[in-house]
Amino acid sequence: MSFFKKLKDKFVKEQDAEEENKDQHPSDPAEGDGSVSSDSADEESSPEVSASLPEKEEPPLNEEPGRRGSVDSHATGTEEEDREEDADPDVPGTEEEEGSVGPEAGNPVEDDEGERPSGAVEEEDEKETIASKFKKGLAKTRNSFSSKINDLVARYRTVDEDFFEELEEVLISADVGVTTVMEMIEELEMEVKRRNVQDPQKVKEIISEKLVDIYYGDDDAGEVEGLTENPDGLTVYLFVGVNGVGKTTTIGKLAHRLKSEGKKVTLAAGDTFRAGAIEQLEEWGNRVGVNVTKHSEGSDPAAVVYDGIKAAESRGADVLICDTAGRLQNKVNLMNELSKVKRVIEREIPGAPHEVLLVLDATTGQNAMSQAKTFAEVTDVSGIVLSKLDGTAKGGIVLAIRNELEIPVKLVGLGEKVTDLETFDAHAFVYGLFADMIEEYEED
Ligand SMILES: Nc1nc2c(ncn2[C@@H]2O[C@H](COP(=O)(O)OP(=O)(O)OP(=O)(O)O)[C@@H](O)[C@H]2O)c(=O)[nH]1
Ligand SMILES: [Mg+2]
Repeated sequence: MSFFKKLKDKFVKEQDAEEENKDQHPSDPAEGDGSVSSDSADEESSPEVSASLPEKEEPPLNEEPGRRGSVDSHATGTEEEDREEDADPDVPGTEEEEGSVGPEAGNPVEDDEGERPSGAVEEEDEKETIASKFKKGLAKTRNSFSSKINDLVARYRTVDEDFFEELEEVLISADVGVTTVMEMIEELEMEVKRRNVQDPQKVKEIISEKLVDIYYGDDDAGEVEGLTENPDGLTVYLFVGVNGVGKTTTIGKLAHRLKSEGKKVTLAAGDTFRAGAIEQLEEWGNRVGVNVTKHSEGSDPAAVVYDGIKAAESRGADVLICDTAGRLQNKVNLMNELSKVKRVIEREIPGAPHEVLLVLDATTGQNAMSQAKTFAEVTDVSGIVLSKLDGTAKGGIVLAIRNELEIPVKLVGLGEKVTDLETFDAHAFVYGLFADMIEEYEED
């Protein structure tokens, strides 16, 4: 079967079904209620949460006040120095500082369902298919990439060396990365010869197929790689990355997603460095309806994470997500601090952290590659979160990361809404890039 046909069958039909469903059930009140009432044990916090969420449309992430938030003045210099000595939180002298957002604040040992319900406003978005999310999120890249490909194909009658040279430029301009492009062009040339393709129009399909192959490389299983979970208890995810890439935002989105899958989630405010960072995470906790363990600004992140683990365990949480301060790759101290956080997690829960997720901002292009290389040297990055893919016309960076660094892209940020986080799926990605061509595709 042709590759475009395969993608059309998989993704276009899915979207048609979605549309049909929407027409038939413009708004399904039963489903909307579900998420709220399931947590109704905590009714008193419900009005507060829904008050912060508009009825119809959710606020864009860039409105989150925490980031701009006020400088927190309760940093306690001496205490944090004590902890700096040894994050050995076996001596939990930190406990009294532990703060907790949510209904159980002040009583972290309580084991009831302390989660806040998250607003039903996002229900509609959750019904959106993966295909339509990738299509929307990749609009910028698609517009630039497919118009260049179409232009190229229109100008050539046969597939020759010049054609490949120009194609090489198109791919490089989409940030696919020189090494990956070379590899890809070589494979394309072979494939075109093997199938004896003369018509440049037909090459479009082979390009799309090769993009998926290049992503998976030798790993020809071609399966979507989700986040690793701990089958025997608390799952811990550690987020790392440079300033402003989208760590905290992604944590909020992920917490929302895991919670809507029925998991009990808690967060640890491990960014004690940037002013306003703790409040930003707390706000996400409120918005999504999960607990946040925090200490004061300037305290030792390893101690926060330690307390986060203890709080998560005592609450019977399924997942703990740890935020950390954005750090420059060359700041030795910050990098050491990160190792310390990781050591504490490893010591407390064998096999944890189950993912060390490096967040990269897709709009920074090749700079993201160098960040990935440096982080991978100091900590075992298990997966990449590529944020702001919606904000760039150069989404090809996904392929370069996976192909050149051999680190899987596990999640992608496709927009500013809390629901705009998706597990990376190379087929859906390619569909997002070639959506127009795939939708119009008719087999001859
Ligand atoms: N368009 C778009 N914006 C995003 C996405 N992810 C994050 N952002 C925006 O990126 C900005 C920075 O996000 P943060 O989550 O604060 O980044 P951070 O890595 O935690 O930053 P530091 O705490 O300063 O290190 C915010 O304005 C977010 O709204 C995305 O997928 N798409
Ligand atoms: Mg942050």
